[in-house]
Amino acid sequence: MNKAWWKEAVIYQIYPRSFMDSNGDGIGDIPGIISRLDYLKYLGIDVIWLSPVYRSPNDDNGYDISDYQAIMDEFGTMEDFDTLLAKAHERGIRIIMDLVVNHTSDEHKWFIESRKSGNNKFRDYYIWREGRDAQTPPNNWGSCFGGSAWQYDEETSMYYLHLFSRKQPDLNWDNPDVRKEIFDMMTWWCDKGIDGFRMDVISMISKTGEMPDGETTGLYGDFSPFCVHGPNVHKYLQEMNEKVLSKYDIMTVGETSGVTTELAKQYAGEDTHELNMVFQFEHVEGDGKYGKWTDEKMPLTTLKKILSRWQIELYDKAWNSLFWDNHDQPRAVSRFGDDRPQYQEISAKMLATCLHMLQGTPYIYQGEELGMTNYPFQNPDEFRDIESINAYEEWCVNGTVSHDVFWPCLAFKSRDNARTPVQWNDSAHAGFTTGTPWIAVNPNYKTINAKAQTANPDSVFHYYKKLIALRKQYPVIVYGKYEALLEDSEELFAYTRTYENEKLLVVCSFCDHETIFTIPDEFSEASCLITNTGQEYNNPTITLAPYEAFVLYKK
Ligand code: TEU
Ligand code: CA
Repeated sequence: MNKAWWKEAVIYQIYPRSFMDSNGDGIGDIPGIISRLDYLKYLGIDVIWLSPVYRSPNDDNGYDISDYQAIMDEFGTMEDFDTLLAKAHERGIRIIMDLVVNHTSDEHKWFIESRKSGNNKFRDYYIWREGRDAQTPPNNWGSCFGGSAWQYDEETSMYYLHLFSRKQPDLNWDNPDVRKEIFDMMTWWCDKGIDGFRMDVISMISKTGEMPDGETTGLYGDFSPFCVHGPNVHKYLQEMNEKVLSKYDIMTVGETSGVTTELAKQYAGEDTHELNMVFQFEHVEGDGKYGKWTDEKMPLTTLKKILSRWQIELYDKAWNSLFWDNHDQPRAVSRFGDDRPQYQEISAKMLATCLHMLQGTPYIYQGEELGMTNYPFQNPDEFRDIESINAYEEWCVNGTVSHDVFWPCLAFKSRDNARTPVQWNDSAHAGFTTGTPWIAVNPNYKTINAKAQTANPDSVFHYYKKLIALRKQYPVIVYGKYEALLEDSEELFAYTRTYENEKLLVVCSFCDHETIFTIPDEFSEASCLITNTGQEYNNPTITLAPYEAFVLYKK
């Protein structure tokens, strides 16, 4: 199996708005990130995935870009960015940027020009279509953020496509001028010395020519058969690879919602010359009751089946990314673990063990290393995320689902659970800002914060630090072949990893009661690499505490 630095790395995602505020305006910023680089170095991470810092009106918190080669005013200046990059590199930390090129902001100069007339140079940078009439869009597609995926524009009496908010018009990737603009911009960033890209909804950049109605799910039609994994997506990624990516020692990870293992082998195959890896979403999607919204946890056997399939089917063909959390998902401890006070810490460590011992590159979302939990949302006014605000409108205010039924689902899965400020210490606003934070701080910051945990060797932080260090020490963790155990257990997630003459046994309890586990004979003389309880594993049959996790190693 080919070796590579990005296969051996641990990647830490920073959502700048909520990471650290340096100037008291209540909004995280680049100087704030710089002030926390030593914390990240101490944790031991190798790469930072920086969510968008480009100029943006923040309709979707930076995922609506109005200038790809300027820094958002609230986050600082290009000089601040250059300082961040240099200081990260000084510490041996790489930085990959969030590339959002399926769409721009409607305040991007390209779109401002495009909407002016039906025949200017920029018109075909976007996707314009005649409506069925002035009141009826070209088809029934719905946007990911509610409402129609088409916005009527008075200027030229036509509709433009926006798969996300109406302020995020989709780019027309079939236009070679668009591809050239994007590739030139990517080259500009690579020449500055960045270390790669996370590519936002990159599986959506190629749309079919025909744009018929989609199957109606809820109020609107489903656009995915016509806009996801489209006819030219691999051609455009191979062109991007040939014209930009292949010229630098960088890494790429594609956000490919809806991707299958078969498609992943094409997007991220060892020799397909597209991307290095992709994010798959099977373990974090498909659990919805009302669209994506739910208050139910995915059964463990379902979760294990999904993750096992990705481990087995990509082995030696493509490279897995591994995550529980990101800025779009609820907090892992609340979703996959147990955020009740007596289980929050031990289940956070269990989840970390389960993920970091799998085959692939692990991603840590800011605050996950502290075991940060979902926020106790009580009403829609507390939301800042366009997706959550619109969903409440669509399902409750204008829709037919009662508040009492829908609220628990919305509060449980809202992206704002991941966007409350990182909890640095137990001072006001958890040390995130000296001003008023743009979104409320989780009230549990008094007990869950970085200052307390960096000082406590038994903390979730130090557990992550140890897992990251183990990855550097044992090649079997990076390159070992995965084999599932106890596939029918609804309580335990157990598996082995084998590489040359090394073997791991990983056992994680996902339940809140004691369980019994029999250690396979071959591990009777094995050593314990890490455990979240400190028990010895010398007897063949052991009783596991709720959420207990351990890793045995033998040579
Ligand atoms: O997310 C793409 C995407 O599919 C999201 O709608 C995600 O699946 C959903 O929110 C999960 O509940 C990317 C970015 O990660 C997201 O923050 C942006 O809002 C979106 O693209 C548009 O750029
Ligand atoms: Ca600030």
